Amino acid sequence: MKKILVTGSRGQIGSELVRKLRETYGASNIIATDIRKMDDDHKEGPFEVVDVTDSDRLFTVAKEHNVDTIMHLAALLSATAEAMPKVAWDLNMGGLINALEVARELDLQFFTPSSIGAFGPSTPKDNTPQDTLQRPTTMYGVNKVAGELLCDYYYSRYGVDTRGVRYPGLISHVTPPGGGTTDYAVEIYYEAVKNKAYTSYIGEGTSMDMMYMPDALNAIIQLMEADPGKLEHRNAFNISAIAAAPEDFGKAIQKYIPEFKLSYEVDPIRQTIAESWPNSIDSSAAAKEWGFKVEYDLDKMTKEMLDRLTEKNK
Ligand code: VAH
Repeated sequence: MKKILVTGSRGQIGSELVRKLRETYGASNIIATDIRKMDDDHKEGPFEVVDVTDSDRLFTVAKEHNVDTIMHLAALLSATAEAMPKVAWDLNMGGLINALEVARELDLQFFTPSSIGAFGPSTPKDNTPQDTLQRPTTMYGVNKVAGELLCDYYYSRYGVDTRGVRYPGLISHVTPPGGGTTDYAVEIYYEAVKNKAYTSYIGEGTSMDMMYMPDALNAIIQLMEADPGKLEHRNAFNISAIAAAPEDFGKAIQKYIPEFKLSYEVDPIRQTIAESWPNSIDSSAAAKEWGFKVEYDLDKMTKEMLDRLTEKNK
C-alpha cells in the first residue's frame, strides 16, 4: 500500500491533493505536512509541521512514518517569487534538493510539479513542444527549469524515481491560490458569484494554459502509477486542458450569469510574466507515455465552479 508524504499541504494544490490521496490510498497512509498547522487542517489523517528548508526535520518525518513516496509541493509562485527572488531561490531550490536528498537516502518515489512558467519568450508560443528551448525570464521560471534538471539528475545519477508535470494555471473552488500570475482565472469566478463583475489584472487577448483542479490531481496519480518502462520523459511532462484569455472566461461565465461584467486594470509585472509564457502547450507526450487525458473543458469547469461557489456563498 502506498504511503505518501506531501509537503505544502495547506497550499492551493496540496490542500486538495491530500484529500484526493486519502480517498484513494486511505487517510492514515497520507502524511500531510506544512510549515504551520491550523486547527482545521487535514484532521482526518496524520499532519506534521515541516519546514522544507530544514532537511533533518524532513528526513525524520519521512523515516518515522515509513513513507515510500514524497510529493513535494512547497514553493513560492511566480508573482511572489518575482517580488522576492532571493527568498524564492532559497525556498524553491533549497526545499527541492532537501526533498530529493530524502528520496535518495530512503529510496522513495518522488513527484514535484514544474510549470508552463519553465518556458520563456524565446520558446515557440503556440502548441509549445514537450522538448524545446527553455530560457525563462522570471525567478520562478529559473527555479522550474533548474528543478526539472535537478529531478532528472537524481533519476539518472542515483536512480531516484522522479516524475513531474508542467502545470498550467490551476483553477479550484476549495483553496484560493496565492502569489500566482494565473490567479485571475480563479478570482474571476469568486467575483462573478459575489459581485457579477471582475476587473482583470491580465490584459484582453493574453492566452494562457489552464486546468481544473480535479484534472490536475488525477494527472499526478496517473503519472505516479504509470509503468516506468513506458516513460521516455520524466521531468517534466507538458499537460494542459484549456488555453484561454480573460475574455474567454468572461464569455463562459456570461452563459450562466448574463449580467456579468469584465473590465481590465493591467498589472504590468504580472502581464509581463504572462506574456513570457506560451499561449498553448502540446500535451501529446503525456497522452502517449502515461495516458494523460482531461474531463473538464472551459464550459464544464465554469458551470461547476459557479455552482460550487454559489453554494459556498449561501
Ligand atoms: C503561477 N499558478 O501563476 C502558478 C502557475 C502556470 C502558472 O505556475 O505562478
